[in-house]
Amino acid sequence: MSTRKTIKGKDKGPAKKVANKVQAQQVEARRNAKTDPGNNDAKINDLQKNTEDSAGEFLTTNHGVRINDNQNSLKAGERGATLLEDFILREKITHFDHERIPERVVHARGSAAHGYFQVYESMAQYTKAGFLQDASLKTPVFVRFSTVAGSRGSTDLARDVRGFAVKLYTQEGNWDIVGNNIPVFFIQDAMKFPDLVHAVKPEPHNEIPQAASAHDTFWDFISLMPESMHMIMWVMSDRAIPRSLRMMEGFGVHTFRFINEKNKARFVKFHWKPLLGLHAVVWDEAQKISGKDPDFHRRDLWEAIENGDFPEWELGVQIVEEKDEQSFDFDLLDPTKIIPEEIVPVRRIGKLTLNRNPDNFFAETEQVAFHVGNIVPGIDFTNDPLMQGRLFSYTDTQLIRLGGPNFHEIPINRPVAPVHNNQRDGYMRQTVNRGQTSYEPNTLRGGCPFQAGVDMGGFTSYAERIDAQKVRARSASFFDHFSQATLFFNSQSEPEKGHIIRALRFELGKVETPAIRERMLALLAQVDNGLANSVAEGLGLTVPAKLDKPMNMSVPADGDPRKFQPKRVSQSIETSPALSMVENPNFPNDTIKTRKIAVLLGDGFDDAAVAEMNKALLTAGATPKTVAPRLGVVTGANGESLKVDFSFLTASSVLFDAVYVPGGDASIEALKRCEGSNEFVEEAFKHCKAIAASGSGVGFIAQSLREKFSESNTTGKLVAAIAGVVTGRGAVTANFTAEFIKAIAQHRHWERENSTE
Ligand code: HDE
Repeated sequence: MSTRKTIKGKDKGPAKKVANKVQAQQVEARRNAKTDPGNNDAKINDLQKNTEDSAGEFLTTNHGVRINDNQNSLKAGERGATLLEDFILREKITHFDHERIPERVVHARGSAAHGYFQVYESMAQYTKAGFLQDASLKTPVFVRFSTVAGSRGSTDLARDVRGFAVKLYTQEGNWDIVGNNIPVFFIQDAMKFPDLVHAVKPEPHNEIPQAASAHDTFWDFISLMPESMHMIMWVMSDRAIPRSLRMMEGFGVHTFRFINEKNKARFVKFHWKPLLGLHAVVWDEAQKISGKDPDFHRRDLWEAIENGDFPEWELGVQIVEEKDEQSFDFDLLDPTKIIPEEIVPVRRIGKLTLNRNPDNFFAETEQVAFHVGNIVPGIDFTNDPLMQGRLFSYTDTQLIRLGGPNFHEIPINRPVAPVHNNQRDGYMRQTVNRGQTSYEPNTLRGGCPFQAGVDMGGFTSYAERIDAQKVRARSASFFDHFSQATLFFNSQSEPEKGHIIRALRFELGKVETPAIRERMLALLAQVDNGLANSVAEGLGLTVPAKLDKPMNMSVPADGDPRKFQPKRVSQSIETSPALSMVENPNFPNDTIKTRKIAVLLGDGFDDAAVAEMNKALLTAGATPKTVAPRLGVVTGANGESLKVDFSFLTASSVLFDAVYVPGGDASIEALKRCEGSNEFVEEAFKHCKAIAASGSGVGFIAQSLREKFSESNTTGKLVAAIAGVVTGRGAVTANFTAEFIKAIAQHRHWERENSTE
């Protein structure tokens, strides 16, 4: 019998006991609050087996010995040397010394959350995947968003592709959709991936720049890779600087297969459509956020989930019959191409909801191991040569990153489906496999574990017919490198085109080698002449008149460059509105849910106006936050007290979606005296955000905006002549708040953009 005194025993002081109880209750409450009652608990319960929160417990060594003094090491005398014998110190420091694992070679910076997926109706006609059959089934998921180029500690706001990796813990095993927020990729063949990544990462001689593609090696490589031009259009667009991880699309990128019960296969592309709409920040803002709050996206995701604003996406599929494989202007296996939604519509088949933050960043977000090769019966691969390379890479990288072959046993990675096989041993093995046999076939264990027939859920690969020669080659059907780049550019609204041009001016402006800039201009001219000319103008160059013939590009040593030249294929559509963020018919800009609105005020603010505005914003699902000259509490003219969320030192307009300045003469005077308050409004204006002012607040924004806004023009009017600026001299009415809400829902008022150049 154990002689150890329990925590409930007499060895605990009453104060400590209460503290521990409260702590335990808090932990429990937090866990309950974060869990949607309707959630499928299978994975949560599974993780519980390894979850520890120390509530009410003694401090111990890793071997369970209670620690009496966690302040001092064991010494030969008070002022003497530390003794080697101090096993408690040795253990503590040794563990600390080994706390780090290698960061991911790409996608190192990431944020993740738990949730669930639910299909709307059975997809049995297309796939036998169990979790896509039953609309009542909630499949647990873990989703990790990431940037690609930066290190673990880099800014969230880098101009970069975002990873969008979803692990579905289905009852038939884990299925990972390891996608991005951009539906195409830079390269067509896995062979070029290490080159691409070496080119974009900080340059090897001086490790500069961090989390940025604006440097010579990246553009040197790109300028020799015409196949990257479609992707370049996307990464130079606003898609690469999302407002929130909750407001971006996701794509499986490659063409996959759905297989149904009758073994009939169809091609399928996967999409994630965010229900909060599709929004970005502007580049100037992104750069400022990188300084003010480099965790902006991570914080935004975390806070939304803690607040119960669970982010949602619908899973969309584009399904193509096998007989139609050759009926497109491009090759379905080419990962630098999309299937325009106008040609094959996206059918929304289910919903993903993220409703629980991880308990521990390292254990979950860092240790999660995705793999394109994790599929379940009903899903299969295609021969996309980029995907084929990925099928090798993901397990391989986990072996080094997570330190051995047993990373599938780490709690966040293990499936909820049972695991039985004859794989054994290796570093950090957790499973205690019983029995004499670890081979198959066997008789000693009655043949267990058994293979499963197809009717018992056994996985079989799709029997694709292949009749081929072994070649190291690329299909000529992959050679149209520019048509879809042009389609993308042509589908953008004017402001979006302007952003692409400015992004390219910025990026190429940071390139130091003139020949790289010139090669890039030649490539851009293949996409659109106007685009190339505008970029050239910003660089003080002209587009080279004569293009290299054949074009400068990488070819095999014995290849004839003329045979590798890009070829344009005539396109069946000229524009695709679904490619624009502004004109996208899928996202009508009709909600301000979870948007953060700064309310600028000081003592003496107009109580009624603020109450009315806050009520309207909260009802619409937005979050108003008070920003005042100092922290603490502000008191309105009629005595209403409000907690100050931020001072002008701790907040900046780039961290908000819109700004409201209520009246109240004393409040406005306090704002005027406060450094940073005018800049707040000015910057919100520059970034084309919605601004509202009521009462004497109108005068304040007139002062902030100087010549851009004339107060006299707006007197008596509800809405000023300037897009997205809502002003009213009188009391705040329902009409006034409605106008402001409409202006916020618009997200950005690009009409204003040129006036800020
Ligand atoms: Fe990845 N990629 N990738 N990738 N990728 C990794 O795996 C790789 C590609 C993507 O949140 C690595 O666990 C190769 C395309 C995401 O943990 C590594 C090729 C797409 C994530 C790897 C590609 C992606 C990764 C690094 C070309 C979009 C983060 C760490 C053949 C469809 C997953 C890791 C997470 C991570 C290899 C191309 C998406 C090295 C070889 C295309 C979202 O295995």
